[in-house]
Amino acid sequence: EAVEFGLEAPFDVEYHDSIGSTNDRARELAGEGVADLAVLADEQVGGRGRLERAWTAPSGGVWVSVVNRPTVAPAQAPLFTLAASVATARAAREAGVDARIKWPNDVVVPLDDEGAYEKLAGILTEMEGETDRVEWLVVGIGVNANIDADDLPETATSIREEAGDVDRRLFVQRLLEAFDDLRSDLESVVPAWCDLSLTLGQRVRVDRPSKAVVGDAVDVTDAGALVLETDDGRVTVTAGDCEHLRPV
Ligand code: BT5
Repeated sequence: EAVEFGLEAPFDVEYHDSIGSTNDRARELAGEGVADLAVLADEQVGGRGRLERAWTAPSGGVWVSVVNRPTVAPAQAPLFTLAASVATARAAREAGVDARIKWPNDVVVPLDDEGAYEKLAGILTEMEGETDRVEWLVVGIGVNANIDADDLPETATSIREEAGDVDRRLFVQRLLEAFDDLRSDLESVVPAWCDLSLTLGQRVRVDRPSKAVVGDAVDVTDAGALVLETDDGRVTVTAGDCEHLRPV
């Protein structure tokens, strides 16, 4: 059921107390031709991460999926993931959390100067289209907001743990506003991402289906791919190719 959100979010919002996955519902709506709508839930019982991984999504979080129908090529889709992570990190920072972005789709809180971190939020972008044109893009954003660490995986943290509870309505509004600004000015995404990046400057290992690659993360391309300086020269890794990235 679409509900009146009560705040001036740049998207219509369909709210659910409990749902399987907001991404699944958003994909369904996208298939029906809907645009600029956000599906929001208090709890997900079938939350999904990347590569068939499960996403823990108890009551108290911010689980939201945005339906976009942008006039871009599929190669630009990763910019929407980066835009969502920037928007999430900004909203979390406004809430008092030391949020940084880990390529390709995580918002994390650093634990030390050695690159260790706990995960605060994750992004799952899914799309449909042809080789030259995106039909729709669903950007799913999961933020551990007002949740006890005990109810999350061991490697996770929450806004509650870091800075105390937030007004989730206000948080979602700020998040969606920031995302809307970034998606309507895609050239601003990579510079904004670089400002909040934890990954740039780190020595990292990226696991890929082909083979792992180790190098210094030196840049992000205009299309959001990560550039590594390796012993054998520069290697560019796309988000679709990245199974895991960890500092080494
Ligand atoms: C992600 O996947 O980080 C993308 C998560 C996207 C979730 C949102 S919620 C709204 C929308 N609806 C959905 O069904 N999904 C989206 P990935 O990079 O594959 O990370 C998944 C891994 O993170 C898991 O294998 C766990 O190790 C860990 N994890 C699971 N739940 C977590 C949580 N709540 N907080 C932090 N880490 C978590």
